[in-house]
Amino acid sequence: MAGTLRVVLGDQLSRGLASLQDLDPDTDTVLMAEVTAEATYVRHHPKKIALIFSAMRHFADSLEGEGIAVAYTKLDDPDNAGDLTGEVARAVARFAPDRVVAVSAQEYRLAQEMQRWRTACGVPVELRADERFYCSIPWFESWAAGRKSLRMEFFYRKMRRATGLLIEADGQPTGGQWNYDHDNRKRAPDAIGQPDRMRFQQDAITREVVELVRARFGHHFGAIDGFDYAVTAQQAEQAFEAFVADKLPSFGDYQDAMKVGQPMLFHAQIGAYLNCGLLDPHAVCARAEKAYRDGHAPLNAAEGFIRQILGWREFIRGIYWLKMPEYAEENRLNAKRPLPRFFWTGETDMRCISEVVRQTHEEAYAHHIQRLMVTGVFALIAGLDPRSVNYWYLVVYADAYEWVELPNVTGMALYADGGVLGSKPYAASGKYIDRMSDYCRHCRYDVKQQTGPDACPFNALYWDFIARNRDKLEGNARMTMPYATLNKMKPEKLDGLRQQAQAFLNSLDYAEEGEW
Ligand code: FAD
Ligand code: DLZ
Ligand code: SF4
Repeated sequence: MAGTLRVVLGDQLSRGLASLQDLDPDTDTVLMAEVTAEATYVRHHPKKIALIFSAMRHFADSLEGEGIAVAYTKLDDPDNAGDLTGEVARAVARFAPDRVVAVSAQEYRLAQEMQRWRTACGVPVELRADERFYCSIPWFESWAAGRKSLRMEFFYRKMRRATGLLIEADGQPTGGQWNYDHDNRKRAPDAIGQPDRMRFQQDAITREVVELVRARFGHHFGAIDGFDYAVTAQQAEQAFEAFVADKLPSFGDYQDAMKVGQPMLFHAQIGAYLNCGLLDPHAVCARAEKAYRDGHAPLNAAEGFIRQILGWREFIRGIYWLKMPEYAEENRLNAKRPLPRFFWTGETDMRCISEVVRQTHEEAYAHHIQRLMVTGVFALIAGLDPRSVNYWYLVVYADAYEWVELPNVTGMALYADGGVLGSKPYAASGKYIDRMSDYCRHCRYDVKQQTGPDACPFNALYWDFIARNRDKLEGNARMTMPYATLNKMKPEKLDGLRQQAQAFLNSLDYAEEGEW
């Protein structure tokens, strides 16, 4: 074959991908490969693997429907090389292309491996930038250069101006403010029901994939039963439209709320689709703005939603590429404790945690506040080792890829980067969870008690965290309040709290490394 071999990875399922834009159907072949190395570099939730494999197979079918030649390697193909480099080398030997073209991977690990394709293949390899984001890596680097601190809010304003999203003709933000977060902290009323998300029946391709995943990866954390995700761009768009119709209007108000038995409330559940390419962030943000301009959604909802994607998602990716590979080793609070086993089993009397772990096991999903303020806060105040915590988050969510998972965990949840991403740790006692959820009402612990057998463990752990990190955090202007309270606390009271925290931590069962 004289032509180009175009490699498409499992999270690059976008027809407009940079490596497909100049494709010549008369000469070129697209390579896609299901490989053990990608399915097991961490033991991903089975629903994530099923999503990727089924979406890959549907994407390959739709390219073939356009008359494009696709070389597709299934996981159980006897000649499967087992990793992407091996599959590219095998395809080069088979098709003898003039060159290989691909979009560089979003994960550092695989991006490094792709650099080695040049030597592994013996033909020129062109690696292109991923254009599916609003902000290029060089643009982020130049924005970050010379700044003393990197704050999402300033980055976000710059992005709003650059894109014109929710910007008026006079250049001012729509409604006069950049951010309506103060309207977005309502507790969900008892009677509120969550509209369901759109669920999709498995077709023959998905059924085959689900059985493959059950057989090969059924031992990973997470349920494969009930797989009902969108697996094509068209389905993902339907799911997103259903969110816009039913949930976007309340997205802002209840963004931080949590309720027993209601895993998504008014969240979009689109992270997995955005991250594997089935949804386009530009289209999603434009649609949210339109919903506001058409009078369907209030401004606090549309702005809050757009900020998550245009602001947080882009900022997080920028930080990842700015700080890798050192970022993966960060542990500024010197946290060393292994992961308690209940992160995997959900077996704990702490209702907030058991609820989030159970739902994560079933759905491969938890919304942002559950990730940040339940499992995240627990990991922070209990001093869990960032490597183990990162591993857990990378395993359990269908939208987890290191480029977005790592800064959220190391930076936002654990403050293990010492403040690169956030200005202060999100440490909290049980009071926050009680304010934003109904979990405490269904818990055997009493959120109002600080010590004693019924006291909510978050309370003592919180003060233990504040006390043990005094040297690192007391100078932080945003931590003035807790240290003022700590400094006024009677030594006997602090001792009691710290002993309570230690006794609780000593009572836990911890997972062995490599066990999960
Ligand atoms: P919605 O609340 O409906 O928000 C819409 C979209 O905004 C999301 O789909 C996502 O693309 C984007 N978004 C919102 N917050 C963030 C954020 N902090 N960082 C990046 N994008 C954001 N997101 C991932 O995509 N993959 C991860 O592995 C991941 N790990 C996380 C780990 C921790 C500890 C925390 C605190 C957050 C993590 N997030 C991650 C961010 C966020 O929690 C998820 O994007 C969100 O819960 C996905 O659900 P949703 O689609 O219903 O989001
Ligand atoms: C997540 C994933 C999985 C489970 N399997 C594959 C695969 O078999 N083949 C593939 O090309 N990609 C897969 N992916 C997505 C990659 O892991 C992803 O491209 C990298 O993590 C970079 O973001
Ligand atoms: Fe969680 Fe404490 Fe509330 Fe129980 S009382 S749900 S442990 S915050």
